[in-house]
Amino acid sequence: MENTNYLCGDREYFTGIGKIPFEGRDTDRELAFRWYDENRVVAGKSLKDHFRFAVAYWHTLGGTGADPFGRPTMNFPWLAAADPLQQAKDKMDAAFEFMTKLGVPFYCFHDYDLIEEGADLTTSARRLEAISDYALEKQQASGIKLLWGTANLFSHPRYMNGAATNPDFRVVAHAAAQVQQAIDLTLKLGGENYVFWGGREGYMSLLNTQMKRETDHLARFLHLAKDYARSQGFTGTFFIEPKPMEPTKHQYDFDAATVIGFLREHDLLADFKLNIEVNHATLAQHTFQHELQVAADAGMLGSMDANRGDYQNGWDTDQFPNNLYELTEAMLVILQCNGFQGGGINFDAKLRRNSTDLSDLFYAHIGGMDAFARALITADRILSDSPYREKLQARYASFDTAQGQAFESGSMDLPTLAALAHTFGEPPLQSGQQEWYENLINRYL
Ligand code: XLS
Ligand code: NI
Ligand code: NI
Repeated sequence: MENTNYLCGDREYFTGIGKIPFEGRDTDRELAFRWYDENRVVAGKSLKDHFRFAVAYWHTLGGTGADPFGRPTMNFPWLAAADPLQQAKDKMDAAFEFMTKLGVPFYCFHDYDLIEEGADLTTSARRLEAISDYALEKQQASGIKLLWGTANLFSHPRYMNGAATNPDFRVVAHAAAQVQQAIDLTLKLGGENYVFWGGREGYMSLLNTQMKRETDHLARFLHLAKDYARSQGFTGTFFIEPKPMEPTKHQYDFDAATVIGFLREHDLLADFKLNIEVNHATLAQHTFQHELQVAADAGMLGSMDANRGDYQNGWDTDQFPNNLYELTEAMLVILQCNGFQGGGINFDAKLRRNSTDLSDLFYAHIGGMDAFARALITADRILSDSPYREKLQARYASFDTAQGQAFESGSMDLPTLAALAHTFGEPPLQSGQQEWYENLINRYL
């Protein structure tokens, strides 16, 4: 084993598994990368720098397989200790052992993923102080960094009617205390970004909801959080993670377009970007590619939560990504907008309830990382070796004429445009050639 930094204390959790090597597609070794060679340079950057992969603390270390119909199925050894600080340290040892062996450069957490919330804010603050001291040591020893931090403003019963959008001002104040603390924590650990996912910022029924008031409160809250973080020297980016529903019937941060409109309306565009999640896109009746494109076109593609939904199930199943076709479509968007602004790829994905081996955690992440690597390599070849770009450009060539340009630049009025119709005559039909485009991905995979 190459790196033993994670062996803090004397316990190894993932016994029999060493550092995951890159071996190429023909290897027989089960636990190896077939595509993700972190040093491979594609489109001018190493795969490591393109993706900036992160492990999601809540699923990977805390996802025990419990669902509304059944108890946990995964008895993770790092969750066994009864004392909260001991349990948090064990969990963190396991996290850094896992991430070091896997070779991911980042992680992400909610405040109370790190350590169990206390009975009051003071107890929680004390606990977070202790575990973040420990996190700092682990980060320094391993070189693993924090991609983003956030506060869990949805699990505790106090948030059942929302956090920043709660009709009770006292709950809004509690959410503020938690966010202030989570910002401090993110700063302390050198976190590069800070995320807001408004899990319960929405409504269950409009009959008991003053929607305008609630969304104004949300904007006010985001301003306060941003102003505080900036006053403390935070220079990173704030991300909003759109999701249309679940746990609420309707979430205000519905999709990328809605969030961009909201940020513009409330003068938050300068500090916020988007964190696009695959399964949230499909819940909003969009494709992942669509959400990425909307964010990229607005110059606001900040980061990504990687997972996938299930074609038959209508909820956020958070499965690990494995669909090469869809990921290649996504990578075409990402390469063409020159990557993420500040963020990376966080595996907001969990094992299935009946995947109960510790090695399943490795298979899941290796599979996801390999799928992204293969998709990026494919997308790069489509962009650099195929006629894709030229063909797409040619589809709009009529706007590159003097008249087309006059229209695009705003120097043509409606009567002039309408008059052109008479000179042009009936336009001939131009095929969109969708099937040709669709075949490209399989051709280059
Ligand atoms: C839930 C969200 C959540 C955020 C972080 O659906 O994806 O996990 O990423 O609060
Ligand atoms: Ni997410
Ligand atoms: Ni999600």
